[in-house]
Amino acid sequence: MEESALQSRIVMLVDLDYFFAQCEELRNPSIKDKPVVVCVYSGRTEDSGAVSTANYVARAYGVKSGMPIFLAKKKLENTSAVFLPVDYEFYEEISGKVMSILKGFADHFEQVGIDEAYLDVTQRTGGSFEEGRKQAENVKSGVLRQEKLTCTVGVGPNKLIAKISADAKKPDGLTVVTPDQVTAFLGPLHVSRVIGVGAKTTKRMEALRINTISDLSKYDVQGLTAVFGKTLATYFHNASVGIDDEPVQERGEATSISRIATLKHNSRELNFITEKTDELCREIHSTTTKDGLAFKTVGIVVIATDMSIHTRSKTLENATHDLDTLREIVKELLEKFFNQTEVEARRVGVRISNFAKEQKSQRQLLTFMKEHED
Ligand code: DCP
Ligand code: CA
Ligand code: CA
Repeated sequence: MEESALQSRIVMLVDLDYFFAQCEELRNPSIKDKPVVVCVYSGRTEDSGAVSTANYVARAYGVKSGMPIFLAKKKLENTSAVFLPVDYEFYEEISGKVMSILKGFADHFEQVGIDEAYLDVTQRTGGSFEEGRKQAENVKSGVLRQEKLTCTVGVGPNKLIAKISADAKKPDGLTVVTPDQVTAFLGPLHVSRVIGVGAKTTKRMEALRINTISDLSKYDVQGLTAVFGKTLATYFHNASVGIDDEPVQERGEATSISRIATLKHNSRELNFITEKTDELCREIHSTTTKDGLAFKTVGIVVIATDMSIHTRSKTLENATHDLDTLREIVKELLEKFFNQTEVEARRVGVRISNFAKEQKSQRQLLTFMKEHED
């Protein structure tokens, strides 16, 4: 067997088609052939608000997520279009059922939104993309048979390629990109297709005459670094050549745990306040023990009598799960805080983060980019 075939991971991205609108069709199949627009009404006037999503019949008229409702109505004038308010609870319920089906198809599973999940299928496919395609077909027919929903699947050697390949053909699509197809597949696509490249970054890249992913891959890394900094430049370059090592891993594991409480009376007195924070530390500690988490960062939050919020934190050299250490650091942070300020506390909180179990360098990067986009 070829070595490269064995070394490659196989990752799937499953994304449900026109999800909220498809859920609405599910409970009322008679609307299926009409334009269906799911709306978030702001309630100010009858038609104020935005389109959450629309089925593909409505999209053919130019209706899109985020569009003002009045504009969608204009585009769908003289059609039998159906406008419905969002019903998150119903969509969550259906999402939950689909996700539990998808989990059954994965070695490792990671839900990334209400209608989307990554499945690492490397082990169960023995690293064969042919087998990966079969599994993807099974996923699609399983979801259709059990929940009567269509979805689109992208299969690739990592999350990045899986996600971009899912975008290639929608709805009810299946696109497989093998490692030796990656360069040809990515090259002609616009840079905005790279995960994390939003409107702002796209503009900056276009100013550098970077339009396609191929342009990006050829752009001098030092030049990119000068514009975007080393971390992002490295990420962009790697992405442009299809490199992405981010593991598929279960979310839902918190990235921080915090507890907050209101004091019996406003105070600046350390002993009185630590009585409360000791309680909070115990609660937090019992959670970490249950989940087997060790933490490196301890933080406090003080909400003052004027409702201003103050935070302080300390990061340890090594992760710990020791309750006494937690209590001591909290006390130390509080003592320092009250020495430095005149603040009188109304509420106090404790937060731990930076868990040792987490692999998160890339996730932090993507989170960072999302926060800086748009
Ligand atoms: N959504 C929203 N507002 C947006 C984008 C999305 O309320 N601007 C909601 C409605 C969507 C759901 O999130 O149904 C999933 O978003 P997707 O981006 O996956 O879009 P769809 O599933 O609607 O369509 P597609 O078939 O393109 O995946
Ligand atoms: Ca979707
Ligand atoms: Ca989605």
